[in-house]
Amino acid sequence: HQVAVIGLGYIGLPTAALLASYGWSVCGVDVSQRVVDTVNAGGAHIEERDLDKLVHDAITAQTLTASTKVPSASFYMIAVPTPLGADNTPDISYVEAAARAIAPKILPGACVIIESTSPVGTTERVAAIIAEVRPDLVVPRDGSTEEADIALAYCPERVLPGRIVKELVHNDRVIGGVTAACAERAAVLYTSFVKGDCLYTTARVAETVKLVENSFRDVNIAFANELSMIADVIGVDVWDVIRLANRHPRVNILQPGPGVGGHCIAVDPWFLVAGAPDAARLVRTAREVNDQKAVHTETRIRALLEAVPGGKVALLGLAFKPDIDDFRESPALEIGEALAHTHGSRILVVEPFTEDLPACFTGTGAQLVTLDAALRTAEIVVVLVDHTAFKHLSPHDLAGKLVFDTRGMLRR
Ligand code: SAJ
Repeated sequence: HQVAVIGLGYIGLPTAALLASYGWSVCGVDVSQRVVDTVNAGGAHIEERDLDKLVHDAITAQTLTASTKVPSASFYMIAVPTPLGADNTPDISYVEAAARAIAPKILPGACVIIESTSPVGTTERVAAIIAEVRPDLVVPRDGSTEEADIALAYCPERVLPGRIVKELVHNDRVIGGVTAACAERAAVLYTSFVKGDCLYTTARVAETVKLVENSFRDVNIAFANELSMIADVIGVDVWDVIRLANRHPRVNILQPGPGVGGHCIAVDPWFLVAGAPDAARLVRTAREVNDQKAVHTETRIRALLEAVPGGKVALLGLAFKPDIDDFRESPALEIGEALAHTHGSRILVVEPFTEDLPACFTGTGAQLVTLDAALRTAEIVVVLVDHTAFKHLSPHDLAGKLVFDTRGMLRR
């Protein structure tokens, strides 16, 4: 194969299918037999706009196959998870395992690219693993001028869930080579399908850039979330405050919500903190503010439940953001689960992006219902996610109910 993509998740599968659609011969590798079987049958195991067709077409054209084994390839792309471990420290064990799986197969001239969001220094760690397994190869090292047998680069993914297939092609890409020659080699792959600019730098800078992008967003959302909690204390409408402040030419405040979710923004800032714990004060505090916002939201819903003894509450949405089926690190899900465990029979969940309540609700008595059914029986309505399916709600639909809109959706 020309390209082996290790990890067929939210990034790996769309990238593998896209590369295949641009004519590359691609093998997608995953540890899960179920994922491999689904892909080989021409399907996608995740929901993402335009992905099903992309995978189906690539499998039909035989430019994409999937396997649980790493093949020999010209390019290896690592797109495995890098979760948060104990004490908010990064866990790069899947990247290390991918490097160990690639090392015995790699031939001189091949290029290894890491796309997984990673703590700074991970590319150097991958170089060390390959060098250890393959003493016969000259592996590129930071600052070394020796001509290497393989290339190694860090090229962070930066696509937005829900728009992955489009953003893979149109976003600018940062290509961080361990050496300049490595960046040049990695660019052969990216320039074949990226319509945005390809920007060259070192692997270490590229690793930092990715963490900084998501920390920037987290800090800005934390500002909006903190404003919403300040507004509750001083008794003003936060949505009015933000709308009007944003009419200043140099102010652009983001939207408060029930907290920050997803596997990126709620995680990556901790990788930056782990690299410089004493210096990263604002980044750490932003994380804490956003986590606190979920606790604050839950407390406010509990107060509403007390205000209407025995009344039912409709929780609108469980996903981590609108119009996706992704519940990872979702504050809406965490809040719903916590409430279900204490007030199960009073909880009605409306989530058009699932057919069953997630397992964490089992045995609580909480029910998954349609929006219409929820509006018929609930005395309290809480908007946790601004799904398009909820946007037509009118004052008439909500008449006589206590309403808590954590997203400002009904204002918009
Ligand atoms: N959110 C708010 N208020 C806002 C904006 C977002 O509360 O004004 C919340 C969302 O509801 C959600 C969370 O923040 O819970 C994160 O959503 P998001 O849309 O900001 O970001 P993600 O996690 O879907 O994708 C991010 C993107 N990064 C940036 O925008 C800097 C994406 O480009 C990255 O590729 C992705 O992380 C990733 O994979 O790292």
